[in-house]
Amino acid sequence: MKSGFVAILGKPNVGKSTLLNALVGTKVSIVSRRAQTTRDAIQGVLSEPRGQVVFVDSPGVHDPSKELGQRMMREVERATQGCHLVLLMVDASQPVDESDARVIALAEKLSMPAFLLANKVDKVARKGELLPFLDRCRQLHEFEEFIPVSATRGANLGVLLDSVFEHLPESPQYYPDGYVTDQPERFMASELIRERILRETHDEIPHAVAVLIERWEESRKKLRIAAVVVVERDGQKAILIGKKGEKMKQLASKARLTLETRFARPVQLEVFVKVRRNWRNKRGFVQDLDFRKILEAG
Ligand SMILES: Nc1nc2c(ncn2[C@@H]2O[C@H](COP(=O)(O)OP(=O)(O)OP(=O)(O)O)[C@@H](O)[C@H]2O)c(=O)[nH]1
Ligand SMILES: [Mg+2]
Repeated sequence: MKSGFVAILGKPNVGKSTLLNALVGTKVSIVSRRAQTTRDAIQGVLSEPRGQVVFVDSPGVHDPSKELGQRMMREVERATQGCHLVLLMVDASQPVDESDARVIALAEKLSMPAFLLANKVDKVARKGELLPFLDRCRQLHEFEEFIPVSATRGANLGVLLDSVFEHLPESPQYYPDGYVTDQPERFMASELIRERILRETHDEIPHAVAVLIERWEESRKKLRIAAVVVVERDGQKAILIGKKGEKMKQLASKARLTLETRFARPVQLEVFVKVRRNWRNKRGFVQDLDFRKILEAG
């Protein structure tokens, strides 16, 4: 049996989280059209008779200007710690740029095998462009493998998985069967609420939103959740709440449906919006967002 840890790295928005979800077969990490959706290193576990792969999603590599961004970059580092293999993802529908080169340079320092994944090939109309594209990536680093994929369509993921298993060491599985992610349920819930907000707001709001679970009461029949959405400015709060609270009502109702599906029981969801000025630059607040703190607190 083969088992190991595989980090997924890349600049923002290339499709890392979409790939993680597709490989694991469950929604483990939230996805949106916005860059910098993922803020934490998140594990997604695939268990098969031939072995177990612990994929680790990571925030998009960028130049951080705030405390939140700096923590996200520390999460990128965390994602690669103890890994056996790195999947370096680029967007094949766009030219390789400086930001991609930066991620590749980062992977080079890790001194572990790396695959180049050229994602979003479904958006590449002329397939003849793919080879020169991969060649340009090869000039930046001699990857172990070059694999074109489409995370949304699931294209070539079988080939990718076979190669991943080839590169993993002989080892028993790290986690029991059925274990899918290291995130606690209440963090997953806050992420699903955040995903809903990312999908339905624009401009600065997606980046300025944090979601905290204030109350979590579980019974067999029902889940009662109270969540606080934290934004940075009164104007953002006003937009989120909307006229007569209509916007928030809509958001909360959609989020509740997602949570009901996820946790397979009726959910009662209350959402409050609070302003905390400049929270992205407040170290203590940003550190408290770490889901591992929820685990430590029990
Ligand atoms: N056409 C196409 N779109 C894709 C593919 N994979 C991901 N996307 C889209 O790309 C956008 C970003 O996807 P994510 O999975 O959130 O990207 P990410 O790399 O995790 O982004 P960050 O967490 O912000 O770093 C979403 O709108 C996805 O639906 C793909 O194979 N083809
Ligand atoms: Mg992501």
